[in-house]
Amino acid sequence: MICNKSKGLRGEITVPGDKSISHRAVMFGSIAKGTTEVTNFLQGADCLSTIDCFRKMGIEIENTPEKILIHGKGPDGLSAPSSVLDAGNSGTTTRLISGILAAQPFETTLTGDASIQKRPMRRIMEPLSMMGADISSVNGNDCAPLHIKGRPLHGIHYHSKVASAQVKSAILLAGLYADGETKVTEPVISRNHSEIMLRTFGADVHTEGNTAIIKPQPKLTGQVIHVPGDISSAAFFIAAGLCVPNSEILIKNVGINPTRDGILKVALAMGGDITLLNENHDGEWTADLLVRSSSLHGITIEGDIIPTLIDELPIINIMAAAAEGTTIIRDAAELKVKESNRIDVMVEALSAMGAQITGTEDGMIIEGGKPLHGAVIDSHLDHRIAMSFSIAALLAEGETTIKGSESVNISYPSFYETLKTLQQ
Ligand code: SPQ
Repeated sequence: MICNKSKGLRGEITVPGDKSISHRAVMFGSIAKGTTEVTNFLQGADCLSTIDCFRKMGIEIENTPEKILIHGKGPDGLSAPSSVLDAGNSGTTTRLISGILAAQPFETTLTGDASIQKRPMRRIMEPLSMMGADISSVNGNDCAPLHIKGRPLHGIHYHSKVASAQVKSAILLAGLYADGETKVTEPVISRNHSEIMLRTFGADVHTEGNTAIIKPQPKLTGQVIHVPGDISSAAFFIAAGLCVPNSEILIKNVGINPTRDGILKVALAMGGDITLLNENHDGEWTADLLVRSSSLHGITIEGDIIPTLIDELPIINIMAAAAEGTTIIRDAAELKVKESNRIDVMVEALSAMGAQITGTEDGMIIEGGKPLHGAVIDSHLDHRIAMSFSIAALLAEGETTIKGSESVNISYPSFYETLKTLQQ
């Protein structure tokens, strides 16, 4: 994809449904009894991988443009797949589904693409094994493919070293099948979509501080779920609206769950002009976001806010490059184990465009305000990198080529069409 400098972005857009919530709707709908209806489902490659896995385990899932219908058969209604389960590029699919597979009365092999086969799985293998699961890495490197033999599980209290919703959710899902209560304590609270949605389906789950607690053997019943717009996808247009001069963008119906809204807090702290309209606090919180061109300044981003914006750090790097002054990002070592090593890739690609950025062990330091110029950017097939540099290109003199831009299909298939509608 070739992208050029923008004269301004103006208009009203919606962003696709939230990826984390879409995955969970399919998973929880598949193990609930009865039909679950999901609207505004994200038709991205990652969520389609989740659908494919559950179809292979005998769940009928109708996918129409208006809605998804999942005909769940209850927690014990899955059947042994006749082939390997393929999670594609999706860490969420791989880790969450492992928690369910750990308790099934059959064996499965779960794999994914080249990126998934490099991402760490010890973080779920360890707690699930403590619960009694038989889960191993086929190549002995603590990565997928994973071989999982379902076993009777018992409840544990797990103290996670990382703030990870995927680790927490895998344990909570296994906890549905355990013989007693299961608890997960995190160093900092991670996104809580599983807790919110499992409760909607009928599970007995609650939180005490940074600890999520689930009781086993609930009666899960099919639900109607409307997925809010994905704040991680909105983040690209928040950054574009703030950084491209002469811009005003209204982004409708965006999820603003407080465990995901760090991008808004950071943008405001950097001096961004963002107004929240039509806020709705029923279930998953939503709002419309009105974003206007702003003069940004650098800040320090560290500590408890990091899990609430972990996926937005690549685009926050672009905002930092456009801002005056220094931005320091700390406590974000998790960036190294995403679809790509997002510290190394950001340093490589932003430097290629003329920005001053230094990678550190757990983040980066960006001296903002240097003029950006077009470059050839390798996205490393990481969707968030491809979209971040498509936005950086709007600020740069000359042409920018994004290699591997097709990776936007993972989370935002219509990204380039939406961007085009805003161009002046
Ligand atoms: O699903 P995947 O590939 O792990 O996706 C990413 C992303 O950028 O889209 C991470 F690379 O989002 C994760 C997120 O980083 C989605 C997620 C979830 O839905 O539970 C939780 C976060 O990961 P983690 O490892 O912190 O639990």
